[in-house]
Amino acid sequence: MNKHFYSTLFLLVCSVAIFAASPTIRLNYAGFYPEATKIAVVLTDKPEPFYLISMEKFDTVLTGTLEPPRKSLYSNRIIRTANFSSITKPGWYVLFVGGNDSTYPFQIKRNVYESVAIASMKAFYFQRASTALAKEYAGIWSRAKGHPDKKVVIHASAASPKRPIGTMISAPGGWYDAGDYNKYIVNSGITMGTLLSLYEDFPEYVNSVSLNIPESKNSVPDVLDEALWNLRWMLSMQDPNDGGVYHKCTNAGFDGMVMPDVTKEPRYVVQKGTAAALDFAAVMAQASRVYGKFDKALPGLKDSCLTAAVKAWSWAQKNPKVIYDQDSINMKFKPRITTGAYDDTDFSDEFIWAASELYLTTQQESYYQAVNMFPDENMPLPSWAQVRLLGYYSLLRFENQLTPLVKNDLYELKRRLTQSAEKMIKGVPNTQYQAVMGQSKEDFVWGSNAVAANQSIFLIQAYKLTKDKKYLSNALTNVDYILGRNATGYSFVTGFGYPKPMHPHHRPSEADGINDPIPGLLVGGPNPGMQDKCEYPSKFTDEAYVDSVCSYASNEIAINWNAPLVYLLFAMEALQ
Ligand code: 9MR
Ligand code: 9MR
Repeated sequence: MNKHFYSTLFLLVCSVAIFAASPTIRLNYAGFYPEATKIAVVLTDKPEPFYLISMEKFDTVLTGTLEPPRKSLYSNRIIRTANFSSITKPGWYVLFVGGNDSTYPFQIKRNVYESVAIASMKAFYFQRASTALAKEYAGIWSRAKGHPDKKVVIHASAASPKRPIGTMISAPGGWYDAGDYNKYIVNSGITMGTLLSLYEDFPEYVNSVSLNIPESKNSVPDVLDEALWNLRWMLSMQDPNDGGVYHKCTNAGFDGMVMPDVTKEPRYVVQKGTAAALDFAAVMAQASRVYGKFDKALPGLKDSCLTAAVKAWSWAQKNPKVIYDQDSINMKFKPRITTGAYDDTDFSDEFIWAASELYLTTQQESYYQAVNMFPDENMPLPSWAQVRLLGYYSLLRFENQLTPLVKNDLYELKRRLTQSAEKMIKGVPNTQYQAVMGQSKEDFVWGSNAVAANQSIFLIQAYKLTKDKKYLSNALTNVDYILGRNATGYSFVTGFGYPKPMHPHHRPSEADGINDPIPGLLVGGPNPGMQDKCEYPSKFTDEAYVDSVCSYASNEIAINWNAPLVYLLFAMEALQ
């Protein structure tokens, strides 16, 4: 078949305006930057020809053959790749493979991820608790107010002399954690840290982003306005009497799959804990720096945040080992609390993060010296239970403003970070999907897509340290992974790609009666743990994903997964 045949076929296809994308071709339908590596994966073991057609030219711009077969680490699946990186000209393209298969049109252009980046940040607006979402901002997903949280009960586990059992406190606002309607300090911690770091790393870019939220007209960047919705809630979770921080604001059990305004179950704050106090302290110390830049618009906030951070830190110094253990709480107190636990037991990383942020904001070395900052050589990727690197990233960000004692430690820190980054990218050319993500079975945890996003953030930090662009191109491999080039073929962001999640475990998306889920949400992704016991089309490690509302273990959404996606996409847009 020649070039002419394909052009004619293409015209034909265009004229009826139908593109039947073949499920055997997988790619990032959000598109590609002009200079980026551009790869599609084809589910075949045959060395078939491929043709890239420009829609503007109505002509073939590249002819090639699929690369040698690649085997999966996790199953018997064999694939081949079409590499069309040599095509750099902005425009719309379609890829044809063999005789019958083609993709939908996709774009090569600058700022190609802008719309998905903005949607992934706007998704936080859709997670707002205690407020109605107006049509003006929420479009077809507008909704009534739910969970006012003005009368939250002090649970027996959280009682103190000044706030005995049954005392009511007010803790409105904040973001719903995930597909459920509860609000958890620990998970808010890493989420806020990631978003505030995005601002500190790319302030000009973040300043330029417009989200169309109620605060869009004020003088504060929209991303920070959105984060403020959660910050103010977090502040209300601190007991002013002793500085301790309640672990969560929650129903006793999960709400049903209903809209926020339907459920009227009582809300509780439960036991104070060390993880909550330290994550809170870190966020507030960082927020004091960040919002301090907008003192005129937000008078006093800077000081309130710092005071709150210092008080939470002191509480944690006095209570360094208070674990949140839901089972033992439930043996002692009523009502039973059965919502998310976020039950971390190792606080060494939370101490490192809080100490870093407090040191940076106050310039007092006593914080830094109070903690074993480098307990080992490891560079554990951030997750809700592991926040050590958030502290390290912040120290590196302010390298030029550090006191000599701290500056001295950075040389070794940088060496470890770049060494780990090197390890992370070394094997990528040999992987099946040509991505950083998925090289190890351990990548596929509950919320594996956030592992992918956090790997890329790690590489972006390595790029910032070295200015070596290979780290950026490798960070992009996980953008491709998340948006479609993976073993499931799904784009994992609602509203983007083919196929895309249509049935996330997300109460508003399920209950609103609207066909499309709220856009910009990152689902958890492949998780061979399959703790939800739903039916999965495949149980292989890298394919254990099902687009079903049943599947909270692979298809829920969560703020701590969306935040690194936001960081990654905005960073790419800023750095491309
Ligand atoms: O909807 C809940 C989801 O947000 C949690 O991540 C998940 C795990 O804690 O639990 C979900 O709730 C389910 C509960 O655990 C068991 N009964 C069915 C609930 C809703 O599907
Ligand atoms: O992301 C959390 C995951 O690491 C845990 O294994 C899992 C079970 O405890 O809980 C996940 O977090 C859920 C939280 O408990 C409740 N809200 C929804 C969160 C995402 O599924």
